[in-house]
Amino acid sequence: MVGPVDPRLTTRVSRTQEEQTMSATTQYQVTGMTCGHCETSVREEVSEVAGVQDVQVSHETGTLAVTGDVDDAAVLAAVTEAGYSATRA
Ligand SMILES: [Cu+2]
Repeated sequence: MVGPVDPRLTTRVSRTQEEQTMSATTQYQVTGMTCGHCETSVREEVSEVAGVQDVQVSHETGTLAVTGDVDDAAVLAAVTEAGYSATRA
C-alpha cells in the first residue's frame, strides 16, 4: 500500500534545491598569508560571517572563495579581524 505523495513535502524539497543552486561563490584576493595556519585563521573568521555556507582558502594563490549569500564588507572585515587584508577579486 503506497499512499499519495504529500504535495507540501514535494514543494519544500524543490525549494531547498533552488536555494542551493542560487547560492553564489564570491572570490577575494588575500595578502599576507604564508602557511596553513594563516589559511585556518582566515577560514575560521570568515566562517562566522552570517550567511556563509562554505569557505575555501589557499595561501599559495592568496585566494579566498566564499559560498553563500554574504555581505562583502562583512567578509572583508572578517579577514582584517584575522590579521590579513583582502580585496574582492
Ligand atoms: Cu601562516
